[in-house]
Amino acid sequence: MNNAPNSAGARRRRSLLILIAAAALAAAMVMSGWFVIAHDRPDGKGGDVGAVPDIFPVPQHTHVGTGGSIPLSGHVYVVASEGTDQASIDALVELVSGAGGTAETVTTLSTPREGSSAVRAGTDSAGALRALHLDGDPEIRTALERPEGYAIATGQIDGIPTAVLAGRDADGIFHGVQSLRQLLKDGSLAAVRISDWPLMETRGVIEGFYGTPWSHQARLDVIKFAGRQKMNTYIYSPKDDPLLRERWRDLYSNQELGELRELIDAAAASHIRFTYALSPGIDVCYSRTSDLNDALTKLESLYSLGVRSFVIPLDDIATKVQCAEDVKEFGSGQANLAKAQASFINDVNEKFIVGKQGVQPLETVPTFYNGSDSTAYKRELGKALNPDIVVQWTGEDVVSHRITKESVDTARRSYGTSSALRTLVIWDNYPVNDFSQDHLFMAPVLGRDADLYTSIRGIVTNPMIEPYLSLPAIFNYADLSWNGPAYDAAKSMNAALSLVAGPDPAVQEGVRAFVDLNQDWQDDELSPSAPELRRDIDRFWTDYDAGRAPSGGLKARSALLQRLPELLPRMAQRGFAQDAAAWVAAAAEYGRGVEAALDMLEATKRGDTEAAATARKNVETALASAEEKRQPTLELGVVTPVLGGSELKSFLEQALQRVPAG
Ligand code: LTM
Repeated sequence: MNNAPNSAGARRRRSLLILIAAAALAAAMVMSGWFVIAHDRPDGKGGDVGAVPDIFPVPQHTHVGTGGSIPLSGHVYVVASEGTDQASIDALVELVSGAGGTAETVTTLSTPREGSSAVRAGTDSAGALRALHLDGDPEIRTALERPEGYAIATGQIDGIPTAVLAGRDADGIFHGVQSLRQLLKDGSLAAVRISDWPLMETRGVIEGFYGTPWSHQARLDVIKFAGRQKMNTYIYSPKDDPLLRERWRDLYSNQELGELRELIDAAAASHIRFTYALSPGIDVCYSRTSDLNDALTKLESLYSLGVRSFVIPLDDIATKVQCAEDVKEFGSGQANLAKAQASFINDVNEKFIVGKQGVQPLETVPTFYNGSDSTAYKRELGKALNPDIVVQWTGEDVVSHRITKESVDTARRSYGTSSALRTLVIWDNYPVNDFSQDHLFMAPVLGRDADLYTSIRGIVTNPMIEPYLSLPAIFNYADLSWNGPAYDAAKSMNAALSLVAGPDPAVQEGVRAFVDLNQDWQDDELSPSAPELRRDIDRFWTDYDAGRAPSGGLKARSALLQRLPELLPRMAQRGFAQDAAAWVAAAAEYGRGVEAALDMLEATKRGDTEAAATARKNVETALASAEEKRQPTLELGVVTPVLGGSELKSFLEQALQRVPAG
């Protein structure tokens, strides 16, 4: 993100006055339960400001609707013509019952019952929009021309309060339902006019890390979560699933096929493309016909299960061709590896993808998948690989702290040709923690240019080994990829944490403290690790060194950390606490340690050496306990969970140093 600071002092003072006025207005709105929103349009023109609940991802255009809100707490017609997406109808019925109402699903509605409301959903909403005098609305028209677009408008139709959800396609309707859910407050839908569509075509999650693959249940839960945030892609590519890599030629057993089918069906119900990634690179011989046939047979078995989207990843393999036939056919060296790979992938494309109805363009992950510079490998791949094939790319680095449009554009040339730029999907290695399995990466997603959507097909996030702890970042990526220009990392993270925490304020406070502890972008310029904790620690030492009574912030935080094992299991998102257990246990021990350290420092100041010595022991015990190995990993055995940049550990060590032992 470009956060260039203001340079002129006058501009800063003016901004401050505006901020104070805005804060007063915002406070009034927040107290009444509504938020003031101003949506920037991608063209920078901005939309209306008004009393509409925040929606994530931020829609392209939001306006306050004319007429009142739409009550859903009584009898509600859910009007959906034949063929309307069943998952969307089910979600609307659930929305009505969640609002306390009774849904009656009908395919047409001409004489509604007095006192009822209606939600009309469909791809054939011209009549309903006309009834609201909105059929000529240019924003709505645009939304209904864009893939996955939708529009929501409220008003009176046939004498009853009605919300119209018009979709360009079934995906659009489903996305619109997700917005409707967020418009519900106290049993009614806010009066709105929304026109919305995604700016990126591919928005999703790639389960692409090393380490223990996610459980079946976790996959189902992540897919559902991603769908509710309007993502559309889940790529099945765990490095440690042997049937994807080491044993890529083997076909699945019936039981495995059953589980895969369940995932594929769940993805379809959430309007997510289940994408299968076959990684033959470990021992493939690119020119061997039997290897190509084995790959085709495997892909065919997935196609018959319902998969319509495929990737051939060739990352993290030998950087030269491996078998004598390939050396003979292509020669050795990196450029020749590119030739060999392009030939194999082109064959998969021609013999499998082309000619199959409804299959997405084939994607690959090159062996050299980062950096935008033109190398012999990239040039050769660019020339030889069929231009329809999409390349997944991780940015300038494997784990890229920043991704700019400029470097995407350079990479597109390097993996393509000057006349045919390569279509890229960013494989974003955040918040993945397979290279640092004792850490969690819970900072909001930062450092991606807002206008990436103008140059790339999409972004998929490679998450942590811990699925439920990855949900806040997945939420951020959903927002960023749907509407980059409106993406506000702090606001998006705040909304994500409220969602996963649920409504209990104590639980929310605990979740925010835990996430703060584990904010670590490993790049302080973008975001310092554990910022709230650091602030409390810095304030404490400033007060302490000045001989003032400490402000109490650090003490309160230490008490909160000790309550985490009780608070986090009460979260709405149940899996979070389980995934976090090792880090939570360590945090609670550090919390005890901080409390004891504060006692120790205070006792020392007042000259109570006995109390100081007792407290010192407590600090040492807590520190030892916090450092216990608690987190099992696939390759490294059980490891000690590390919290952020080890701020708590450093604080305790500093406190111990300041107080002479014995
Ligand atoms: O990033 C890519 C394309 N491949 C691997 C991932 O599987 C792995 O999760 C990340 C992070 O360690 N690095 C890689 O090189």
